[in-house]
Amino acid sequence: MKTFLTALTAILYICLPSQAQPDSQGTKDTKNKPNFVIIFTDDQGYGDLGCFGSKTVRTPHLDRLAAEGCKFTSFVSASSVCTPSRAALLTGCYPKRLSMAKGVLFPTSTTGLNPAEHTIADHLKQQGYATACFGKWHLGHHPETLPRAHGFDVYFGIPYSNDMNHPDNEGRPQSTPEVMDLLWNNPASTLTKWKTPLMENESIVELPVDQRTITRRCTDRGIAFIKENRKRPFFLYLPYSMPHIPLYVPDDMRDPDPKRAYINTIEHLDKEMGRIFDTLRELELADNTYVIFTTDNGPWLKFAHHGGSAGPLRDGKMSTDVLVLAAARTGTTPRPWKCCCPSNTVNPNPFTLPVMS
Ligand SMILES: [Ca+2]
Repeated sequence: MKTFLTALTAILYICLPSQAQPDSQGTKDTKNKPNFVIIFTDDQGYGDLGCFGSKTVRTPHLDRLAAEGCKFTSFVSASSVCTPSRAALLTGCYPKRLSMAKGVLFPTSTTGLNPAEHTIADHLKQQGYATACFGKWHLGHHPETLPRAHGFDVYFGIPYSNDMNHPDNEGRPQSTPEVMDLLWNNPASTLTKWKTPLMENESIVELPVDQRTITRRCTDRGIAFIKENRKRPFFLYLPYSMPHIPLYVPDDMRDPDPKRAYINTIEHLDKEMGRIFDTLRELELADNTYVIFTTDNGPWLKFAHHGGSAGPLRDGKMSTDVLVLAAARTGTTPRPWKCCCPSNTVNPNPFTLPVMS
């Protein structure tokens, strides 16, 4: 399994034609097109993977991805907070151009990503790809700004951060490490302390979402989507809501020590990544699938052991200094698209999403 990390938008915008080319039968030629899986975790630190130097977090599945691919060690996020970072990832534009540079959206927000903008999903859908978003969207929770207005065929996930309450954002627990300890000690607090919604396309289907299960359920959706679309090109976007506070894992994964809450959460995410990667291997899709693993804005350092580590880098979320991770490509067969990297390599060249596009 070879890996690359941040060259995703370069591949999408440079290597693929801008318009689908109908064949003689009028159908879009989708033969030999690669699949894309973008995994975008929330508030993870640069130093929170074994392959990026962590001595405390065990991430064997992501470490394998890095060992068989390429780490991009100078991949720079376009913003230090969620909404503008996600807008840049999906559009290749600087957040300011999108009018999305002023912080994050809240449940009371009336705006979102302009549906006239072109996302990766829009472009790939035009190419005949199946497209799906399972996870935290945070680019608007009104129908005209949700994923299906931006090129995704299906959506399942939470529309904004998991520490936000529907519909007025009132009544949330205090945001301190001490309160997060109390919540960790009480897993059922996900059902009593928060009012974060779970959405299926444009409808709320669970309120509050059981945050213990959301990572695993998004993975389940992702695996089902891969299986369903194994014979056609697909784009799967998995913007997990973890490890943004409050941290939750399934009861069967939970380490009762709140000091290990963040470690536990990342190790659960890694296990879920293993399920995705195993699915690609089992379906013999690994040679034709680019997997990009990265995160949105670096660790939320003020939450201590509920936040991550920037590793050798300075500062974290809400700092202009943050730097994000890398990506990976599954597969062992050389492909004509030249953006991919040989296995077990490090690409130190600086990238930003808008520059790549
Ligand atoms: Ca974030």
